[in-house]
Amino acid sequence: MGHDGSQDLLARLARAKTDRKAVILAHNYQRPEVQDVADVVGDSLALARKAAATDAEVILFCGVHFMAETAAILSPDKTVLMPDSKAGCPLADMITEKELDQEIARLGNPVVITYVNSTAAIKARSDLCCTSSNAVAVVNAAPKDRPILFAPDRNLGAWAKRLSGRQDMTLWRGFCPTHNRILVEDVERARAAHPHAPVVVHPECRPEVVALADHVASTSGMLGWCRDHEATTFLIGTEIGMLHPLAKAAPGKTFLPLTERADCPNMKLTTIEKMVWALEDLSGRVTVADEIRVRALGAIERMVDIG
Ligand code: CIZ
Repeated sequence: MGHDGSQDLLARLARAKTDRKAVILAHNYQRPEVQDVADVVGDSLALARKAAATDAEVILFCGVHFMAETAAILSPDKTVLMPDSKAGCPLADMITEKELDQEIARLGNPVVITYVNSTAAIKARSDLCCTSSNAVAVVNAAPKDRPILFAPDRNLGAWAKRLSGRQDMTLWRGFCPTHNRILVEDVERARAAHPHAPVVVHPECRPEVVALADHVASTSGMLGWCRDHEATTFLIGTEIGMLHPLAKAAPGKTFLPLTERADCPNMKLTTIEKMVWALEDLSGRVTVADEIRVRALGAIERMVDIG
């Protein structure tokens, strides 16, 4: 039995989970063995909603920091733990509060729409939050009499701009380094090898990659689309952890990565061993100061009202 999934560690995890009255939430991009021991696997919003609805006392959040923060924003009375609090998100860190304030001042009075991949402090300065599954709907619902500032992901922003037709949209310059490693030549090479397989990519990919795809979707959107589609082989352009939930959602179908380089080092920091330590020691707690939490919650709730 491998180090990370040994019977001893799994038994300790089960015991600590019961002792702590904990629920384990894991993002779609986590290691397969981490997903397999989670109570719920999903995208950041589905996991945050689960965090808000659970009666567990402790939430062990297996993902990256902004996701655990979002869970803490929605469930301030619960103890939210991360197995490795160094698991950050470079995209979320590509805009600071000062930079956002300067850009807001430069543009006048924009509607600030912030991707969920952002820090709580940035969400607190935003009118609306969005995820990759509702970015277009949120842009469409934004007031028309003010320009939009979309942060921090320029690729998701470009996609939402194109699909919504909103021209008065300024895109912050951030990007996900993992999705940016997926290149046009990866799509061309994979398509040449599997000409009948649909190319399905995440909107965090570069616009020139998105333009070549047969379908563009969030992780939850990919699961439904691939499960229902008649094809049996799919070429996937997102973080490679996603291949595991796809294979589980559609047994018998084949999911191939456009490139193995789309491997997020932060997502892979979570291991079974660190999950055990966090629950046994109650370490890696994530909290959000109340004045930030209340304002960030407003941006998230206005998004949820839109859909
Ligand atoms: O919102 C999420 O969980 C992310 C980062 C991507 C997605 O499409 O689900």
